[in-house]
Order: sequence, then C-alpha cells, then structure tokens
Amino acid sequence: MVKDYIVDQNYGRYTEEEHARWRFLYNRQADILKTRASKEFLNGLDDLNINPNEIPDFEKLSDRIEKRTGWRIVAVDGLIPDDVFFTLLAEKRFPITWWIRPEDKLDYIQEPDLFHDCYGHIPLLINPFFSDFMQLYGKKGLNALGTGDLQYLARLYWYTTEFGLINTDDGLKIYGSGIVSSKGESIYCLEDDKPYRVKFSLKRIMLTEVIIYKFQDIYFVIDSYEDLVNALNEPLREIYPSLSGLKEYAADEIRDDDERIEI
Ligand code: HBI
Ligand code: FE
Repeated sequence: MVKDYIVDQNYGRYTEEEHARWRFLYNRQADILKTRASKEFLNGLDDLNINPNEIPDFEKLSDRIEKRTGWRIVAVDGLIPDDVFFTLLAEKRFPITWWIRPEDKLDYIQEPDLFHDCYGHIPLLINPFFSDFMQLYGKKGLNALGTGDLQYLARLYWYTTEFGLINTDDGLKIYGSGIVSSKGESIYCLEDDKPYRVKFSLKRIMLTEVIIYKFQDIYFVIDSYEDLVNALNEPLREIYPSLSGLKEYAADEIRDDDERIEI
C-alpha cells in the first residue's frame, strides 16, 4: 500500500536548469522571508543546511533531519491518497514530490511540487513541537478517516501547516508552507489590508471552508507551536459530532466572536 507510492528521487536526473529553478525560487523567497518568516522556519533552513544552490538530496537531508527529530523524507510523484499520507506522517516520513515546477509556473502551482514541499515543509520538522504536531496529525488523520470526519482535520492542516501565522514579540510572522513557498502571498498575508487575521480557534477553523486556488481571506494566528499539539490533544472524538449540524463559515466570513488581530 504505502510502498506503492514511494519512488526513488533519482538525484542524477535533475538538469542544470532545474537546479537553477530551485536556486531562483530559494533566493527570491530568502529575501522576502528574512523579515517575514518565523525564526523557527529560518533557523530550520540554516540548521538543516538546505542548500540554496541546488536541489537537496533527500537521503542526505533525511540523515540531518533524523538526527534532530527522527523524520525522514520519502519521494513521491505528487498528491497521494489520504490514508497513505496519514500513515507516512504517523511514521515520521514526510512525502516530498520529486519534480520541481516548470519554468512557466514559477509563481504558482496548485499541486505541491518539490519546492513547496522541501523548502516549505521540511525546515519546521526539526522544531520539536511542530514535529510532534505533524506526527499526531497523521495518527488523528487515520482515526478521522475511519469516522468520516476528515474534512475537519483537512481544514486544520490548511489553516495551520499550509497557511498559518504565529504571533511573536516582533509582530506576526509566517510559518505556513503554502505561504513561504509563494512570493505574492508571503507579502500579502502580513501587509495587505484585505485579509483578516484571527486568533487560532480549533472549532472555528474546523467550521471554515477552504478555497484552494486563491490567497486566503482569513489567516489564523497561533501564539506558539505548542498550541498546535494541544489542539490535536483535545477530545476530537467528542468535538467532531458536536460540529455536525452547526453553521459552517465561508472562507471570507468573519464571526462576531472572532478575536481579530490588527496589523
Ligand atoms: N499528498 N503528497 C501529498 N502531500 C500532501 O500535502 C497531501 C497529500 N495527500 C492528502 C493531503 N495532503 C490532504 O488531503 C490531507 O492533509 C487531508
Ligand atoms: Fe503542503
């Protein structure tokens, strides 16, 4: 089952222009993120020595990650079925797409490519709380699949791992992978006055629809990565049924009791 989806990165296959695409995307984000990304994300890039100049070798990078928090990377062809995805996360194996986006899709690509997955998702895996959260997400995802509650957890993943912000002494910072791998959204999420920034609330997020193809209308803000672990340690089996039948919120709909954070 799982092994059917794991492929060999086959490092030798990358061409010079694919390495150059990695270099271009990495350096463009590095400039934008040095004042906008969370320090844990930036430290992760450095501590793991994720090299700006060439596409990382997943086995060598895995050896460095594994020493810190036990995670390893596995190469996949792209999106994989939910049960396979959750099983891998529960075993501390992060699936990364082996191919990098084409030249004509440098600014945005809907499916996660190597740059989104490796640059966006790997650095935080050496943060102990985030590492625990991602493994717990895998375990809880498998449970939710069994009870038909996946949409609630998928929303949580979207509004945290992919598009989450964190409050710091130095203002709001970015930790979501979907944001850090996007030039436009890295700026928009912190500086545009169109989107709302709302304090993290598990049930509120679980009732909020996701729109995949555009910048977020609402960014949810945590105070610490421990908030994420605590959220998944809530009694989810009781929370899910308590949500069914409740009003769901459009992606751009603000609630009266939302704790809004002004920029
Ligand atoms: N597959 N490769 C890959 N990467 C993902 O982020 C991913 C996936 N399959 C399912 C999935 N994400 C989401 O549907 C779950 O988070 C719910
Ligand atoms: Fe992702």
